[in-house]
Amino acid sequence: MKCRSCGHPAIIDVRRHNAAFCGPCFVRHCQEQVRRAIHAFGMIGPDERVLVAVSGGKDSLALWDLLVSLGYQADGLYLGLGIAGYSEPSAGAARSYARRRNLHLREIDLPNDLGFDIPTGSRAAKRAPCSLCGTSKRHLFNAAALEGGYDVVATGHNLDDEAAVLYGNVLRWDLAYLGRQLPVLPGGDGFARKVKPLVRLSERDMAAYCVMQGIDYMIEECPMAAGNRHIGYKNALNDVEARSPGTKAAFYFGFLERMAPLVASVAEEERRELHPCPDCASPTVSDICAFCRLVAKAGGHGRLPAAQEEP
Ligand code: Q46
Ligand code: ZN
Repeated sequence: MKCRSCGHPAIIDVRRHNAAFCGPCFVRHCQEQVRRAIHAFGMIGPDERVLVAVSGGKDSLALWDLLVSLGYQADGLYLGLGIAGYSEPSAGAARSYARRRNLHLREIDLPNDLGFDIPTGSRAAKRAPCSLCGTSKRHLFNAAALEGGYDVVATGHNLDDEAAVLYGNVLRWDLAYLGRQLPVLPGGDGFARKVKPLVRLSERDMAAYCVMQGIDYMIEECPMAAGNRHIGYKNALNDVEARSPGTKAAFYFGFLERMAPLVASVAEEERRELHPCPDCASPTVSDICAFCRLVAKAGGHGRLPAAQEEP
């Protein structure tokens, strides 16, 4: 197997592109895929400040590394979820990456800073852990970005994640979610822009990228993910992809091109109904936003701690 770009021996094949690469050319291939996603969808302007949602896993650390290597000003934000056996080593991976690359990582710890953690908070609120976690992440990344003067929040969702979420939304024909399932959600009216620069890369690509770049990431998945519907959708799509490589990309990019414009009006309508939450000022369609309601039930509060000084 020879590298498609330079002809040297290849060490990884990328079946979706029907190609194989040596180490350095694979790293360039990943950079090129991110550059193309950013430009095609207008994700990040050249002088904009980016806040990367960092979990300590492969996708978010690879994303941070790729954005910095492409010349973007990107800081990280790590959220401590208070999940025993998972949160500490994940924080360690995020901190050691930031330290070694001399990058700025802000940390918000749910138990210490907001008075709740995901496992006990979700039991108290009678909600699935991932529902409390997802609502908290969306709210806190947005609030921290606005407070810190960032233009964009970047998350490490890759092609496998996006295709699996799309599959779930299609199975339920959830038009409101479908209307919002875009690689870029615009900013304004209390929102920072949200972008997903890894949509052209797979989970396997990101693991390989981390190994090639010497990035030590948290390998174990969050224990709360077990039994999650999302994993079932991923496995189903992996079976199809193994039989016909390129199906996931065709499914996801076909949706963006042909279907997303048809359901965009549902999301736009919802956006018109937004008003600031009386408790935290975040945009919401309800009386009080989902985050404030959930946090109250989980026994915590929603005020962000003061940001640390730049190191
Ligand atoms: S971290 Fe949070 Fe995930 Fe853990 S509790 Fe669920 S949503 S599985 S990406
Ligand atoms: Zn609120």
